[in-house]
Amino acid sequence: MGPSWLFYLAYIIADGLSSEPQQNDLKSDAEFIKHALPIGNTSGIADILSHRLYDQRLEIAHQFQLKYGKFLKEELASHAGDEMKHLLFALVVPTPVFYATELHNAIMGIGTNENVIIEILCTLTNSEMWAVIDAYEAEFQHKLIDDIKGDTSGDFKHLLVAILQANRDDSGATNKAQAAADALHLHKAGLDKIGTDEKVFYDILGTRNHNQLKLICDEYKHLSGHDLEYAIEKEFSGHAKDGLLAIVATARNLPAYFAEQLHHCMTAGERKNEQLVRILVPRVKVVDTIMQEYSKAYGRDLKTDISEHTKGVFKESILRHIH
Ligand SMILES: *[C@@H]1O[C@H](CO)[C@@H](O)[C@H](O)[C@H]1NC(C)=O
Ligand SMILES: [Ca+2]
Repeated sequence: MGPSWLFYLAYIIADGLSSEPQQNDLKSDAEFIKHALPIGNTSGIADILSHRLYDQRLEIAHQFQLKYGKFLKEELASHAGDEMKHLLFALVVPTPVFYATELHNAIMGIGTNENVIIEILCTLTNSEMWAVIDAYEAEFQHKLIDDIKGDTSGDFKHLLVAILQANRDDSGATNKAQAAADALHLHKAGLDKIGTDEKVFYDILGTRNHNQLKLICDEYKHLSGHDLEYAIEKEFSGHAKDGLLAIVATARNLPAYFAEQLHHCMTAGERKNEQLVRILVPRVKVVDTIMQEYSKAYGRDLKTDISEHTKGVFKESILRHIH
């Protein structure tokens, strides 16, 4: 074993250490944040956080709480400016807590933000849904379903209540005969009926897994000659229609659905930065696929569009996060 081999071994070990932060690195991140907060160095804080992975960021928040006896999310909320508050919050809380808080704000705000509710509840898998339901109750001491019932009405309320039963089968298993039966059922409840039996749509679209829903779409087209979306457009209106369309779009291609949402928010969205955070921070693992779908659909580069539509520290931080 010559010296060059030892050198190489030392190099591997050192590299392993630097790319894999230890507890102490995360502790010093927490200390850095503690000192950066009062001087308003949100850029430095965002920089630290966007170089850490999800689990590491949660550990930083944990270390912060152990050492200073305060919740990092609350300290950020009281020290960071409006522009960065939301992004930093999203970076230091567990994803279910983030979604639960977004839902709470959407419900409790002046007027209800139905688009936020749809974007979250109509795209989650069943296990994600349960995690959000639990996080909501833990954070706000209310049941999500009760708050939703209290704040929505009509068809939209019925759709959300059906989804919040959280009975979607997450197995991914498919059954062609069942798909054909569901497709026929949907046809009879919608286009092939005067009026609409909405409950059939809520039951089927609210409980079948995404693979099975794709199969149902195929079977539906086969028997009716239309896309399922066409029936939804004809039979529903308002937010119930938007919600059902979001479920079908998610089942067909989740990254493409988010690419479309991102494109819409940058061209016409009102709360652009918030939506960018809401889609990109929790979905960072599928960001590459979202970017591919984005350029496929719009012939544009997502990062270029984000940098053209955002500015300042927010722009640097969100781009660094999805780098
Ligand atoms: C903010 O933090 C960064 C470290 O990421 C540092 O380079 C910068 O000098 C700090 N800015 C201020 C104003 O202290
Ligand atoms: Ca009808």
